[in-house]
Amino acid sequence: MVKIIPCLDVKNRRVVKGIRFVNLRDAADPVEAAVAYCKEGADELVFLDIAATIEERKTRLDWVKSVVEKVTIPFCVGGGIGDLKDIEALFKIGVNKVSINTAAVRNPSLIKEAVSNFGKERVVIAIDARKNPGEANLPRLEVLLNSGEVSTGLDVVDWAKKVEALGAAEILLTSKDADGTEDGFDIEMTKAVAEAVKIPVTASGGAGKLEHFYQVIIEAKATNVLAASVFHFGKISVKQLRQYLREKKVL
Ligand code: 0VR
Repeated sequence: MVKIIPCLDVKNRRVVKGIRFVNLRDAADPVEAAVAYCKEGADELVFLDIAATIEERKTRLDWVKSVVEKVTIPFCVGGGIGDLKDIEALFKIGVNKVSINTAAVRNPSLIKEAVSNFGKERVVIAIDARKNPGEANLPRLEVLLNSGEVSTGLDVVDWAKKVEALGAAEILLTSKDADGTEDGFDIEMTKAVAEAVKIPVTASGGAGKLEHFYQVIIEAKATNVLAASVFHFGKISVKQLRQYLREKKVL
């Protein structure tokens, strides 16, 4: 069953939303937004602590705790997760799943360790990627790190296959090019990854209208759909999207 997943990008305890990861605008209070999405019938929530640096990890636990107490659906937290200690601290306060991005690329064995320590279903690997049309020495679909600022030279399909082999339960694939544009998901990138692995792939980045969600499920074979802008700024409601996907018989 396709899961509808609002994503809350959090910086300094506020939900923010940018375009291609920059020009972040204030959008909501994390707890209020989480409660509203649960009421609206979201299937899962993803919180991305996009300002997570080492010293801020402590404060993160404070606001995450305030959200956990109110959330009634599976709740995944990502952003700055670097090792098993960070993961354990989040599970201890009630978070259901963690999303690991940069640290997994830097130390792939962390995926295996996290899966064996906490169970496969709790480990999501987030992959941010971009298109490099026509650049000779870079893959067409390239993995990025550190909030999309660091080029890795890694091909997104190769990395997705490795992530699956290391035991991750699912992949959260965000197109940096599409993020926040509302021009539609990156169909080529999502399809390339979804066809290369058997584990669920959540499409993320670019949702702007109802058709975009249908398109990424049918054409790109996305398992789940994630969005931020259209939900946070009230252009589309979770309820409306669920109704639409039901009518299109993908739900
Ligand atoms: P929409 O295109 O607004 O639906 O955004 C979906 C998704 O791209 C965002 O929720 C989020 O994953 C963007 N990610 C990052 C970031 C945003 C700002 C800074 C960094 C990051 O590292 O992923």
